[in-house]
Amino acid sequence: MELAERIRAGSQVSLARGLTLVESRSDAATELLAEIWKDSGRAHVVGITGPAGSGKSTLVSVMAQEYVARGKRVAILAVDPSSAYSGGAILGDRIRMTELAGRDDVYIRSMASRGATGGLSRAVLDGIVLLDAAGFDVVILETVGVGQAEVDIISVAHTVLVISVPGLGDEIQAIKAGLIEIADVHVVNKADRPGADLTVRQLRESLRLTPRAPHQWNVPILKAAAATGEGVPELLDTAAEHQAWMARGDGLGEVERRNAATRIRWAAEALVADKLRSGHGGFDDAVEALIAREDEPREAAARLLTAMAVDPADINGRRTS
Ligand SMILES: Nc1nc2c(ncn2[C@@H]2O[C@H](COP(=O)(O)OP(=O)(O)OP(=O)(O)O)[C@@H](O)[C@H]2O)c(=O)[nH]1
Ligand SMILES: [Mg+2]
Repeated sequence: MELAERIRAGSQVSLARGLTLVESRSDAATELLAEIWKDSGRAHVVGITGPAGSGKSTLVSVMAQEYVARGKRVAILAVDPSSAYSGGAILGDRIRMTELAGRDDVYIRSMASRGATGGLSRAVLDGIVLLDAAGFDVVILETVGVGQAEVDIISVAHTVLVISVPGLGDEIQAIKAGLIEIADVHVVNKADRPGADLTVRQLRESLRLTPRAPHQWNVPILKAAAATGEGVPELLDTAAEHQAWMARGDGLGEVERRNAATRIRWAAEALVADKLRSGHGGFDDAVEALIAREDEPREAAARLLTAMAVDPADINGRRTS
């Protein structure tokens, strides 16, 4: 497919088209992903989450500038953004955006959850494959940390930064949002405001209470001020250290294995659903047998699955979702 080639070659127009296909979960997206999969697997996926208004989008744009200054190609994927991004443009921070706009080493894209969050997780995971295959060294994924769906989405990242801000009350927002467990790095943003050190202490205390195996990554707590750029270089250094730590360990560890397992599960489900829809393997007979009470549903399903040998030649050019 030509589209895959153009994406590989770095065309942002083609990339945008590919991401739209992925977002709408079309058959063309399934084919595109099959073609481009082997070109992915190089990007460092950095997730950023935290409460609304904690400065995530501001931080992401400053981080992107710093990555670019370090010679990296960087893509930003903002999931279900509220105000600061819109249609791929950052509205809340026009000056910074201007610096990032129109460069071929920076790409910014929003994805909104239209209805089902399961569909969104999938679009995000597939979107990362496209951005990765397009040659971006870093993919920054921004979500608002408000619930399990968002936790699931951000967990596809290799390195998860959880943002807190000072002065939002005694209780740490990260704890409330259930984000303590998934943080690889804690960032106390808006450190230019009073109370940042208190927030750091509270986070440190709650980390002490989180049991941790001896060889586990030691979750750092960093202070930053996205508004001035303070602490951002250290943030990038720490993210790189985490990536290196993961690479030193067993492959890219748990994250890659979990994502790969999810993909195979999705693909298998799609293949089976396809076969069933096409009435393959005596599906209609099974329906009749069930109505006649000659069979029970689970056994009928097991028999259908056994009869359902999926021939790889079968799926070439055929839809799998
Ligand atoms: N004082 C101060 N303000 C900041 C800092 N970083 C961001 N802000 C401000 O905080 C507000 C929210 O910033 P955003 O970057 O939109 O925050 P967000 O977390 O992306 O917000 P949502 O996407 O709506 O959840 C803006 O007015 C920023 O200018 C900082 O380091 N210090
Ligand atoms: Mg935002």
